[in-house]
Amino acid sequence: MKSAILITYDQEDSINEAKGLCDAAGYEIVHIIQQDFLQKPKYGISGGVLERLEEISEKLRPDVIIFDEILKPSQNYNLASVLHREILDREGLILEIFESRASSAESKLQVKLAQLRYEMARAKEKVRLANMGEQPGFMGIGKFEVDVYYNDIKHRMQTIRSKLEKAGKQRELHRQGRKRMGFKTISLAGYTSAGKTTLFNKVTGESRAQSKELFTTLTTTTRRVTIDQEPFLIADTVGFISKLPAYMIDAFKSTLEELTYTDIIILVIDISDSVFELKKKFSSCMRTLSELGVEKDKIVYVLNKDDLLKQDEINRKIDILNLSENKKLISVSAKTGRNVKELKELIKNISESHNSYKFNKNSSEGVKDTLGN
Ligand SMILES: Nc1nc2c(ncn2[C@@H]2O[C@H](COP(=O)(O)OP(=O)(O)O)[C@@H](O)[C@H]2O)c(=O)[nH]1
Ligand SMILES: [Mg+2]
Repeated sequence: MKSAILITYDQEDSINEAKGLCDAAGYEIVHIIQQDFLQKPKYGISGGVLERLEEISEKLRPDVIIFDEILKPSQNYNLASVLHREILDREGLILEIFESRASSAESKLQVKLAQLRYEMARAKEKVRLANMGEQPGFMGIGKFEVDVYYNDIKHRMQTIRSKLEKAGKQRELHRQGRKRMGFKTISLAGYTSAGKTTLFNKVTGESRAQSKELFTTLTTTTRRVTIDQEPFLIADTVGFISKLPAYMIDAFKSTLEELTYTDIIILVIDISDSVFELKKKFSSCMRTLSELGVEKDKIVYVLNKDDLLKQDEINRKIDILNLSENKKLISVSAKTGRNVKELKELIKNISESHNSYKFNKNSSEGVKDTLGN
């Protein structure tokens, strides 16, 4: 596993999310630097912090330094020349996660497109600097090379867009492949650091450390689980990410396309979030799921981290989310295991009710056919 020093904001939400992203991308964090502000012109951070970072980096020798903000190419270059390490900014990190998760041809193309779009923004800045004559030999390339590079990216994006048009037609095949496996499938969805991986491990009975060993999120994202003698396949998905840049949304959605074919979706909600965060994240999850064409009755709402709150506070939040009438709702603690057994029972019941619904639907269609004939 690769090691990283993480530079992030001095806020619990940001730290947790950044840790979750590093985890999902396969980095072990060896040190965290927290700052109120990460958009200083030259290095993103101040000179004093840079000095401290240089010292720590000398000592810990991480593979990369992860900067939880967008860096301009010039800032990235400045940091790299002082620290002699690979610098990965927030968008670069997110793209690495998408790349590792993209499974279908279509989603690989979507991710490639987002990566080129990221490159493009950087090429634009290089062109701008070269035109200004400020840094003619910036990062070792002159204006002419920059123009060639920029045009090459544009051309490659065009090629991918036309491939994507064709890839849409492959989708149906993908879906049929899933059906053939014959298993019911369950997918975990929810924001980064809501506790998807912890719950995944609890449900499948895995006791691996989440942040130490990345097998949980990277290599084995799908596992078999038997609930009351019925086998299911359960998948841990890439999490929703706050502040996702607009140009990455298609790539993000394509990594979630599993959800369209899945039988049951466990939407993991961090009930310990503030009411503001909770509402915002919940509505964004619901919007995306509906855009993906997910049927609402496939969703199980799992309010996680209930060990951190009192029952009346949980009830209040359930009301706020308008879920008090919902029967597919359960509050659990993935950490302590509270209600995980009950969650499994709920999944089993929902799966059975889907079976009988399908059965009834088929038989009534059967009747219609006979009547029609
Ligand atoms: N207190 C508490 N913490 C939890 C619970 N579930 C997960 N966590 C913590 O929340 C953080 C994010 O969990 P993780 O499973 O990696 O989230 P993911 O990004 O959704 O996969 C970790 O530090 C977990 O230990 C829970 O039920 N209670
Ligand atoms: Mg996870």
